[in-house]
Amino acid sequence: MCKINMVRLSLLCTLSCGPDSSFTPTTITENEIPSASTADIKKDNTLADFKMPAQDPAEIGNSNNTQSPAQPSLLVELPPTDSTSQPQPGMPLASVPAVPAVPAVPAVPAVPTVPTVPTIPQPLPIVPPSPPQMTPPKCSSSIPIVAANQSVDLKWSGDGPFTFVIERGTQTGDLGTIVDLESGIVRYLAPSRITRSEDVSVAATNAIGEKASCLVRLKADGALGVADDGRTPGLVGTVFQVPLAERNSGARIKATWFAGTPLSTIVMPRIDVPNTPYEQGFPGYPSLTSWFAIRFRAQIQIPESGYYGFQTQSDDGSLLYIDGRTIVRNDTVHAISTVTNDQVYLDAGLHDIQLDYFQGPPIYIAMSLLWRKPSDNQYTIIPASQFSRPKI
Ligand SMILES: [Ca+2]
Repeated sequence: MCKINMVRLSLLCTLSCGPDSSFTPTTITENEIPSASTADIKKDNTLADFKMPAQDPAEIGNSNNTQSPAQPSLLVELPPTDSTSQPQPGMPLASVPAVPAVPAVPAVPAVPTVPTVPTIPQPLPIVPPSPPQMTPPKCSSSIPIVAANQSVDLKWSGDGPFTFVIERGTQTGDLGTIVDLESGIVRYLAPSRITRSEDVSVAATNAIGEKASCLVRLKADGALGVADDGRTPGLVGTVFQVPLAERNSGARIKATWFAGTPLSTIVMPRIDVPNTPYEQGFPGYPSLTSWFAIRFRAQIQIPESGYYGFQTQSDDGSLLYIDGRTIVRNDTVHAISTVTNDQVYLDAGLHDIQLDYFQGPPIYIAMSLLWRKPSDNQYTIIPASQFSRPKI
């Protein structure tokens, strides 16, 4: 025994060799344990060819007798293991399985902070002031037709007062004049010379800028009837009054209406009177507004032989003759009516033409004469260039 505090090391072998092996503790003193150098442990953690040294049985007994309670043996109790897992020479030491590393929890990306949108102050709605309650102007007149130096009264409805102005027209220079007669009525006076037929607009504007226009149809000089001077080219018309006894809704044109001395003789370059308020009378003779009759006579130049169409639009009745033949019958009292004869064969050259017309009761006057030449596909007013004065 050494002087140093003897350390007794008892090794309790708990290694079992199988289910039937008995547990046999074995005490080994320190000095009996061969020094184990690192060479005894293989690098692969297997036991080296470690063998218990042979012991003297007597020494073993001494060692048991010298065991002191104050110096407890160091007992290491190994847990029973399965024989299959018992380390055998050359087997690797059971290694404690590595605790799997806890996967790192991925960092939750920071939610970007939504910047605070500043509140845009909303402008207060602009409430327009309520306009004054006014009835806007409205033209109450139909479209009158006027010749040079003629006048017509135009009327507007609505809340006045109005401001009047002549707005539109392409006449060279003078567009006419207006006179405010109050109460929404304006007198329009046509210029002394009308270079082309067109519509002129007379506008009325109220206090809040609302506007409405009346149109006036200007007829170019020579386009309407004028008193015949015996040499102006065109259709010469003789004007008569319808006898009182024959002024009824069943009236028809009679040859006797054109007998005797006419009230007037007028000449027209062409027959082109659209629907017109009766108050204006017939162009060239405005003093009669109802129950009058006019017989027009002329020569018409036919440019080429062929089938022509002729058409009348009249309010009231009309009858068309060429070379003594009745071509278009558009007779009786009626509103504006269109009648056509589309198959009239004529040789080229001059032909006698006669148009009888009558205006019965109000409300309108209309008389237009149109044709369709063989090469045309629509009807147009027969132009002044085709007419010459009638044979005596
Ligand atoms: Ca009529």
